[in-house]
Amino acid sequence: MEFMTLKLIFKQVFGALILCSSAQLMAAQVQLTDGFIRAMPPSVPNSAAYLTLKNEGDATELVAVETPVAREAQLHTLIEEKGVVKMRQVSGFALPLAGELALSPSGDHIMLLGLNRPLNEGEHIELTLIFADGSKQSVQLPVRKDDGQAQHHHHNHH
Ligand SMILES: [Cu+2]
Repeated sequence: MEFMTLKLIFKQVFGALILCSSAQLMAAQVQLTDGFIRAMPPSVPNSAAYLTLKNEGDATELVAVETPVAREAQLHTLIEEKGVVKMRQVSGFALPLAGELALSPSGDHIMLLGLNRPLNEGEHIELTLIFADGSKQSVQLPVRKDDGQAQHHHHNHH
C-alpha cells in the first residue's frame, strides 16, 4: 500500500516536471536588454544593428535576422588580419545557457545591407531574430548615433 502511494506521488511529480519543461519551451526565453541601429547619412545604403540578448533558457544560437528596411541582414564579426580590421560574415552567434549575447560596435554586429530608405534618428525599426531551433522573436530597436559618440557627448561639459 505504501509502495503504491509512493509510486503515485512519483508519477505525479514526474508528470509535473514534464509539463514544466514543455511550457518553458513555448515561452520566450530570450530577452532584449539593450540595442540600437546606427544612424547613417542618407547617402550610405548600409547600417549595422547592435543588441544585447539575455538567454534564460537552454543554449542556442542566433542564426539569422530579417528586417523590412533592408534587402539583407547578415551576421558579422570583426577579425584582424595583418593589422587591418575586417568584417566577416558568420553563420551564427552563440547564446550560452543562462548567458548573454552582446553585440557592439567593437565586435560582432548585425549588418543591414541595402537599406530601402534612410533611417531617421529616433524611429524604431523591427528586427526578427531567428534562432537555431527555428523559433523567431521580434524586437524593436531605436535608430541613433554610435553609442561611443553619445557617451563622449555626455562627458562634454558646456
Ligand atoms: Cu559588418
